[in-house]
Amino acid sequence: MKLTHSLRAASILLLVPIATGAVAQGGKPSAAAAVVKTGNGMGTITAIDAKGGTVTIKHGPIPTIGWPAMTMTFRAFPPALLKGLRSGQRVAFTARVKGMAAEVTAISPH
Ligand SMILES: [Cu+2]
Repeated sequence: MKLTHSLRAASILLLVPIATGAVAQGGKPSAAAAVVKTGNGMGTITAIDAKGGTVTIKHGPIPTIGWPAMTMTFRAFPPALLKGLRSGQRVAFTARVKGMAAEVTAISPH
């Protein structure tokens, strides 16, 4: 099965466990929003916007973030990470998810 979602859809999915955890722990929503998860993934670039600083990757599962395999768009942080990369390339990358934002903080051909 192929799962595809937009960044916005990913954010909505991620908000559910974060909000549930906040209630269970009696924490404040503002504290829950600061939860940061990181994970390493492998995948193939399906689209890249170097000027806009975004990259779309069809990636495999990333257990540390709780993601199944999917295709999604990340913001590159910093955007210069995308220099020299192109669509169709197989890459290894590090993803960081903080609240509503999914960023790639490292990416290299693999
Ligand atoms: Cu994903």
